[in-house]
Amino acid sequence: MKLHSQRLTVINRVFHSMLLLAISHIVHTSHIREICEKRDIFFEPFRCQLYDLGVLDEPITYLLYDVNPSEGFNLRRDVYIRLAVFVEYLRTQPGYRRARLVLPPWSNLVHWRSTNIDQTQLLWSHFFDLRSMRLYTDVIDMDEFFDAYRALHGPDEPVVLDEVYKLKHFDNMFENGVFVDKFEEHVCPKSQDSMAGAFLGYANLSTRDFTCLHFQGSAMLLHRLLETYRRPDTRHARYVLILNAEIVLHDLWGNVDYWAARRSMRFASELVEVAARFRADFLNSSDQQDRTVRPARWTDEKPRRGGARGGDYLCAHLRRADFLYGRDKTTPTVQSAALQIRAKLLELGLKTVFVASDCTRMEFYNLKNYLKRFRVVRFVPDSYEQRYALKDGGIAVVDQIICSHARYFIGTYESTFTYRIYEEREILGFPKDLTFNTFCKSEKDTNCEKNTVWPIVFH
Ligand SMILES: Nc1nc2c(ncn2[C@@H]2O[C@H](COP(=O)(O)OP(=O)(O)OP(=O)(O)O)[C@@H](O)[C@H]2O)c(=O)[nH]1
Ligand SMILES: [Mg+2]
Repeated sequence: MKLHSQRLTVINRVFHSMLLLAISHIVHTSHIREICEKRDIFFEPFRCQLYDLGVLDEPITYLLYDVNPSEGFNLRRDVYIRLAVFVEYLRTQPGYRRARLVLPPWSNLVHWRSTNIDQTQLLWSHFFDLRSMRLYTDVIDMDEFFDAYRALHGPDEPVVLDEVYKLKHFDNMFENGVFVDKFEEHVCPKSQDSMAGAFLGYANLSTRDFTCLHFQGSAMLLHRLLETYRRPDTRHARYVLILNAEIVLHDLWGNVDYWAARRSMRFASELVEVAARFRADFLNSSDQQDRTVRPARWTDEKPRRGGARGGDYLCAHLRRADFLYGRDKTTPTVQSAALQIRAKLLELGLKTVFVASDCTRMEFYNLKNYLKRFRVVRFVPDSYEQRYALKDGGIAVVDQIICSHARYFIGTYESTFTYRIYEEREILGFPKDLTFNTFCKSEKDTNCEKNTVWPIVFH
């Protein structure tokens, strides 16, 4: 009897050790290869159970893209959504069920004016929480792409893409007055030394094929494009790069797919923490107090219009720089912006305004002078080290996070930066009238044209 129970204990222990070993193996390897191979179905049944064998016979389509260098950070975020929604659709289509979107690094954007810090080829993980984004669709950063490429082709192989498509608008978008989705090859201009390309800023990236296309239509048209140029001999992987992806339109802007992809774009935790510390130290604001606590995963979010209260401050996004030239008819002077802020602070009984702006120090000084009876606060990194770590793009994100937690928000007409704050506040659950506000050119013109209201929608 005793011997029997001892034997049982031993069997039990062995079983548990094996189980632990199997689990640790899964945990240990899951970050290395995210795509299951056929043999993994046997060795890693837990992780690979969702794949049917047919899917594993399909090549992995790596879809890379880039955007016209002059486009700013916040339009690029919008281009990402178009492509993420597309890839999520593509993954339901035979032959593409292992498609992955490769995120183009951020390099020296025109608005990033700090010349004393390195801002080349920043990964998306610097700004965003990629684990959260992957809950929407299969996206990878550029370093992960290089790792995946080397894993398949060997560590010393140069990276050669299969196809690159450079998109361009049609000269005449409306044929007989109608806009139809279409693409058409054209001869590449001589000036484009296309095949040599330092694509995405990487000198070691080349391509087998380079095609110039006139393109008009939504992201779904890319499916037809991929089908048109598909080679029957593709085996394990297909590498496709779309240049000037900003030409690709949304299928449906502001629908549930848009918002799911948008909600998945949570900011990197480091940036959220910097913003949280600033809110606590200078604005007496915290998520608990402001009723802006969110579920750990965006997939658990529910509609909560009116649930958010925000901190005891108003946020003004005051876009300056190029807006003073290109959009001078709608962009207020500093004095007029100050008067509009002042009126709102008095109306709401608030004493503090947080200013997010790409203004000069002089402009900020002037703004403060016009608002002498109020606290005017702005986020400035507390050291060179912090500025270096955050970089210009990270500072702008911190500004956006702080604005999205304010009691009341007022933004700049037709600024994508402002629109992204509206969206963040929609996700947090603010009443519409505390979010969708726009500066007028003049404080006297209260009836000026306002930004469009795009309310959040859920499944
Ligand atoms: N730190 C900070 N930077 C800002 C602010 N407003 C604009 N910027 C910078 O200027 C860039 C603005 O470019 P976009 O992101 O394209 O947005 P936009 O120029 O307002 O909008 P569109 O030109 O219509 O696309 C941002 O990405 C920031 O780098 C701000 O309030 N704070
Ligand atoms: Mg811009």
